[in-house]
Amino acid sequence: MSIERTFAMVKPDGVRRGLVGDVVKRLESKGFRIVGMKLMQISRELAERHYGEHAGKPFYEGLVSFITSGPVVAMVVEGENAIAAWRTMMGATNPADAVPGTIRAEYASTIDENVVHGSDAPATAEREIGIFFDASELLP
Ligand code: FUP
Repeated sequence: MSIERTFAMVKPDGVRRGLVGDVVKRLESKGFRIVGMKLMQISRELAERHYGEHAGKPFYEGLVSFITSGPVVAMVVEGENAIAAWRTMMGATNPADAVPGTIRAEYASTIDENVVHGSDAPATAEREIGIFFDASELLP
């Protein structure tokens, strides 16, 4: 048993399209516990911290402008192998490669607007949770 916490987000396209409920339902149905959750507007500064590893890449400016284009739903999700399990539920970054049944396979058609985000490793999860949430905003 490895109980982990991961950072999960419904991106602006997902919020605009009314997909928050479906994403939350999938997480809850799977047995994960949502220990932090907020609807928020990401500032340019926060976007640059979150996506710092991509700075300088050709898609970086578009990525920052997209993620700040409207509210997102930021979540901390807890459960057995939550980091890898949430990545599996999301599907591949490029929706064209996403396994049928995953969120990106069902709802996304382009890599730049792919509905959801999830941390890719334990160190990333810790960093991203810290960027988006104060410890006081999370359930024990
Ligand atoms: P993921 O962890 O699946 O969100 O993917 P990455 O961290 O590799 O990429 C972060 C975001 O950058 C993706 F969700 C979409 C965007 N991106 C592009 O727009 N074009 C690319 O070629 C790669 C990533």
